[in-house]
This record gives sequence, C-alpha cells and structure tokens, in this order.
Amino acid sequence: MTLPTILIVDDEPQVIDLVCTVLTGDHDILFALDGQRALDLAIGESPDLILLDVTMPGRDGFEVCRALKQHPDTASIPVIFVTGRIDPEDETKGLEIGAVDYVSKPINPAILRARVRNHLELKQIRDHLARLASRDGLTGLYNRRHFDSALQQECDRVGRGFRPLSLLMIDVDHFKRYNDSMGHQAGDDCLRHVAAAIGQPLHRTTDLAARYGGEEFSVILPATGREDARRLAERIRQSVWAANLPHPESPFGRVSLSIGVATTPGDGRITPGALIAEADGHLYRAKEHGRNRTVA
Ligand code: GH3
Ligand code: MG
Ligand code: MG
Ligand code: MG
Repeated sequence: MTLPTILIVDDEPQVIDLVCTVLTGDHDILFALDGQRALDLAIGESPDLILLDVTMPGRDGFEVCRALKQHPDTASIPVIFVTGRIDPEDETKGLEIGAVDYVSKPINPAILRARVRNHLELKQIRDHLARLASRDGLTGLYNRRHFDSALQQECDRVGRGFRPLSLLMIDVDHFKRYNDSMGHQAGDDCLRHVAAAIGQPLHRTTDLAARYGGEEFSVILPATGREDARRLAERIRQSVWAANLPHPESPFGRVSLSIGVATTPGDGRITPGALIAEADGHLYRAKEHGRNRTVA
C-alpha cells in the first residue's frame, strides 16, 4: 500500500524538522519553505494533506490556501493551518477560506498526530466515495454521469479555440445473442474484457474511456483529429478481434466491435449532443455495412 503524502509548508526549517519527526514513519513527506513553492508542489504532486504556516515572507498562508482552493487540481486537498497566530479572528479566517483545521504552535506532537490521522482518514473516505460516484461497477471505466460532464467540459474547451476533439462510440456486435447462448456471467466477463481492451491503447492522461450504457462504450479524445481517432478505434477493434473470444451465434464466430468516430469541425464549436449524434450515425453505418468495422 502506498503511504499518504503530506506537504509541510513553513518558512522556518526547524519547524519542518520538528513536524517531520512527529509524523515520520507512516507518511511520505514533502516540504516547502515559501508559499509559491508550496503551490507548485501541491499542483505537481497532489499530496493527501497540507500543513500550512500562516506567517511567511512573500505569499502568506492565507493567500496560499485561497489559491489552493481556487485551483481545480488542488481544491479538494485538505489544509491544516499550523501557526503561532492564535487569536480567534485569524482562526475564523483560516477556517472560512477553506482549511479543515487550525493547530496552534508551539506544536503538541500528540495533538498534531491525532488531527493528521483523522483528516487523512476523512480524505481517504472522500476519495473512495468520489471514485464510486464516477466509475462503472462492472468494468471500472468511468460511468455515464462522469462521461457526460467530462464531454461537456471538453466541448466548452474546444469552443474557446483549442485543438480538435474526437469521440468514439463502441458497440459489441450481436451481444444479445452472446448473452442468450453463453449466459449473462460470460456476458459480463466479455464486457470486462472489452473494457480492458479499450483502455489499453489510450496513453494520454486526457483520454477518457467510459461505459456509455449496456454493451456500449465511449472514448473522449481531446486534441485528436479524425485520422488519429480512427487509428485508435482500429487498434481497439483489432485487439478485441485478436483476443478471439468465442461467439458461436455470431457470423464471425468470435466477439467483435463496431465503432463510430466523430470529430469537431475545423471552426471549433460543437455541443456534446452533436458530437454523440455524429458518432452514433457512423456507428449505425458500421452496423449496416456488416459490423466488425470502424466508420469515421
Ligand atoms: P448489434 O450487433 O446490432 O449491436 O446487436 P446487439 O445484440 O449487440 O444489440 P442489442 O442492443 O439488441 O443488445 C444488447 C444486449 O446487451 C442486450 C442486453 O441484455 C445486453 N447487456 C446490456 N448490459 C449488459 C450487462 O451489464 N451485462 C450483460 N451480460 N449483458 C448486458
Ligand atoms: Mg512562519
Ligand atoms: Mg447497443
Ligand atoms: Mg451491440
């Protein structure tokens, strides 16, 4: 199991040393001596918890906390202020700008350890719930809810003049017959296999594979033009074909996929609905022309 990562931010190295000694053993520790470095590390390393001094030269702790809460990549990282500023107004301010806790210096090791443990536990539960809410239970791919909001986000980005956006709609051929002849358990195994094959050629962290519903899957490919999207689709289709999963009721004798590809027009502007409709139209043509093919 990986250890939780804690970012300690304080302009005094002795404080960082002390906190390290208090927490050591059960955590990976990162540290920063100023606010800007703290923000860079938080964005780059996604720590599980941040212990943040208030009084520092340059950007002080309050400013850093505000910036963390505004950035989508760091907004959900819990922040605990660890500070000598003990008056209630400061504490109120710290909690109001989004810190989960406020611990006073001089540091009491037992109290700091206990609070860190509690907040790490809560973070773990939140992460777990977020994962459950966004994933499909059968395949582990993203679910429809997450797909819908991700596609909206990508379409908005295209509208602001970024690179092209492509979408794959993937459908298992003759899957009703597969279930009828092989049983639903085998059907589920087949869907898991297809999901794994879809994930395999996707290397960019921005690519997003989801279970669209039933035996249909969808892949969002940001910054990808039609030809590259078609190539990816073909790799997915061929890898399922090469797996040679027996399908006695299919004319091919094995499990196969049909795939429709959609790409934003050159001028940008597209809605999720229009992109899905194009991919669906191409998928329909793939089915009409005999299945086991990609239409782009
Ligand atoms: P086509 O080649 O035209 O796509 O035909 P098809 O039989 O694949 O399409 P259809 O939409 O008629 O059937 C889809 C089947 O997928 C029916 C449904 O029982 C099955 N299915 C949907 N979700 C699941 C699932 O989670 N597990 C299993 N085992 N089957 C599922
Ligand atoms: Mg300080
Ligand atoms: Mg279908
Ligand atoms: Mg189907």
